[in-house]
Amino acid sequence: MLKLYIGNQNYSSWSMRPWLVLKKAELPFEQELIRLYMPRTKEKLLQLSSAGTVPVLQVAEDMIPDSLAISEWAAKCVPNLWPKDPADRKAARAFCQQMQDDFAELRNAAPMNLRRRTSNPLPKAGLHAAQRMQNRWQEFLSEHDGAFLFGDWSIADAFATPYATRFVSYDIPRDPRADTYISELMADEHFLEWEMAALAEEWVIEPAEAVGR
Ligand SMILES: N[C@@H](CCC(=O)N[C@@H](CS)C(=O)NCC(=O)O)C(=O)O
Repeated sequence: MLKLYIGNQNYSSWSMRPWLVLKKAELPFEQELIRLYMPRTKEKLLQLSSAGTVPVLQVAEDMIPDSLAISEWAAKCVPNLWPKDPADRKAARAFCQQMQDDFAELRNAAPMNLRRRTSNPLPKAGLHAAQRMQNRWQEFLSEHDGAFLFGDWSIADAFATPYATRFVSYDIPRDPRADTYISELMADEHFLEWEMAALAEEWVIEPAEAVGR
C-alpha cells in the first residue's frame, strides 16, 4: 500500500505534483495531510524523513521524500509517465529539475494559493520569470502535437501545473499559446479534484496571503 504525505492543498505546490503523477499512474494510494507552519509541523515532518518537508511517499517501510524522486519511483511502475522518445524523456527530466531549481522569483512573487484572485501587478523580477516560464513551455509545445508539453500528458505537465495556477491566481499576462496550455491544465480532472479539496480548506497561512497585497 502507498501513502502520500502532503501539505495544505491550497498552498503546497510541491505536494500537488506527485499527487497528480500517482493519480495519472492509477496507482491507488492513501493520503495524509500535515498542516504546514503549525507549532509541531517540523517535528512531524522530521519523523517522516530527514528532508523535513512534504511530499513524502511511503512504500511499505520505505519513505521517499521529494516530488521528483517520488515521480521517478512512479515512473518505474508506469514508464509512460515520461515521454516515449528518449530525447524527449531527457528534456522532460531536465525541465522538471529546472522547475524545482529555477524560477524562485516567480515562486516568491506569486506563491501558490489556489483561493487567491488578484490583479495587482507582480514585481518586475516575478514578471520576467513568468515570461521565461512561458517561453520554456512554448519551446516544447511548438515541437510536439497534442495538448501537453511533450504531446501526451507526462510528469513534466505535473511539474508545470502549480506554476500554471499562479498565472490564474495573480492574473499574470500570458501569450495565447501559453494561455491555452494553462486552460488545459486547469481543466484536468485530477487537478480539479485537488483544487476542490484546496478550496474546502479553511486554514490560512498569513505570510502567503500577504504577498502582493
Ligand atoms: N524539493 C522538495 C521541496 C519540498 C518543500 O519545500 N515542501 C514544503 C511544502 S510545499 C515544505 O515541506 N515546507 C515545510 C518546511 O520546510 O518546514 C520537493 O520537491 O519535494
